[in-house]
Amino acid sequence: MEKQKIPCDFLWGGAVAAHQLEGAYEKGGKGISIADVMTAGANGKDREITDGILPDRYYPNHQAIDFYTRFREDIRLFAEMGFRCFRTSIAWSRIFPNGDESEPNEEGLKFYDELFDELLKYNIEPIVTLSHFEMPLHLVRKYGGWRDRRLIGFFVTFAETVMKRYKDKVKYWMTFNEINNQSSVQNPWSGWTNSGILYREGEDVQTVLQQAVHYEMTASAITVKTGHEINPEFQIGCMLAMVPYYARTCSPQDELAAQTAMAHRLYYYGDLHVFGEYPAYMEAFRREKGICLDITADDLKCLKEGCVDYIGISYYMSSTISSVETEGSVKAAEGIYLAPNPYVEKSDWGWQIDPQGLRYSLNLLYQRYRKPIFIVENGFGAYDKLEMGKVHDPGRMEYLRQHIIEMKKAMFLDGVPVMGYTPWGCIDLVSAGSGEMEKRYGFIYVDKDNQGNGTLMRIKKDSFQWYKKVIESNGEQL
Ligand code: BGP
Repeated sequence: MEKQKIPCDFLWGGAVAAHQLEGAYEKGGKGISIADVMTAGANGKDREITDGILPDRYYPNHQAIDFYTRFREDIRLFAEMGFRCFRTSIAWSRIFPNGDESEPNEEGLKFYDELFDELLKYNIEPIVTLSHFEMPLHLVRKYGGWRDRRLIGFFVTFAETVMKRYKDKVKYWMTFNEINNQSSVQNPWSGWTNSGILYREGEDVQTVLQQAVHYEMTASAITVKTGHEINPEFQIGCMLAMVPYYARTCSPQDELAAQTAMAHRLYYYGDLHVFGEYPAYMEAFRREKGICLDITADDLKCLKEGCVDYIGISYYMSSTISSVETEGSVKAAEGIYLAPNPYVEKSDWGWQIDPQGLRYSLNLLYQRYRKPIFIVENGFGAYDKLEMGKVHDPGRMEYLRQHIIEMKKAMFLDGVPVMGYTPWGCIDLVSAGSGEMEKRYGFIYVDKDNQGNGTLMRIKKDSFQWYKKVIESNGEQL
């Protein structure tokens, strides 16, 4: 039998998001976004969300790694690695600075024209996320973010504008980055980044969350439908944070708790995107809790008409669920505790390293949805040392190697169609979670520290040559 191979059109590349690398937060007519009012946190210390930009705080996204002016130099390096695609996002507030204007900002549109042209010059396919944790702050101040139905219209206008503008340059789109992240309601950060929402004292968090999700899902579905009308060749996907929840023990209680966590934190979002309808378990949950939402018959029709073409996922780690409190566990909901997994190691940020979890995840998703899967984020955030102009990063290479091996098993042994693989933060950038620069993911080192000092010089790490070989050999040489 002939040896199985990765298809030759497999999309190897790298992934970033506008707010984490562009900088230039006020240039080119850009408006302030929700990422621009987040200070730098630290490993184990949350970022602060301030009321506007305060003079005595440090906001790492304001300059980030200045990709806005250096993108040509960076894309040349991506091309040198052999990237076939590059995933980034369009900063909504560059196109509609406040989010509710009727006319877009031409300077913002021009920037992405130049960026995509530069990628295409090297035959690098742009992969675009429409909303990646960076909505215009004005939409939060005036409308309360995705609490408000009017956001659907603003988002669709934004999406339609850019899809029309770049219809011959961009084929692959995703609507909302890690839309299910906000299900971790115990972390206030996730409501903010996904939906521009900070929960108010005394309000029912589940009602607010689910209303926002409904508006976002409706906006996503309208975008999918509109996008296909603009260009029938478009491939438009969702993007899920794929964290599989294992039961901590085989007790029926733990198994049920893990199943519930999967439903509420992942499948709820996937089911809406892929099947275009509300799953029974979510309707039952709402009934039981007495949650009433603003959902119209027209919304339900839109959901059904805008099912996604593929499933984009981020995969960094697995998680473990216990139905009872155990040593080191954290309560996530009634009867649901996130517990440490004794069988896997952790990164310096406490993220569980579990390559087999990627194969497991790909199988779960494909068995349920029968849609192609695009791994649009995977990576190892680590401290790197620049010594004598070199960065040796064997840990990163090993992490990626093990994950690619498991991806191949999912493809070859389990028959899962995987469209591509874009490791996260292919160039060092600002961490979304902690705002640090020193939580590094890149193949390219950027000389900048957590306080914002540094020359911004780019230096190839050891992993740069390694990944170049991976792509060159189409995943044979790991
Ligand atoms: C995902 C986000 C990214 C990215 C990544 C790594 O949640 O989509 O924006 O940042 O995780 O997380 P962090 O930056 O917190 O290490």
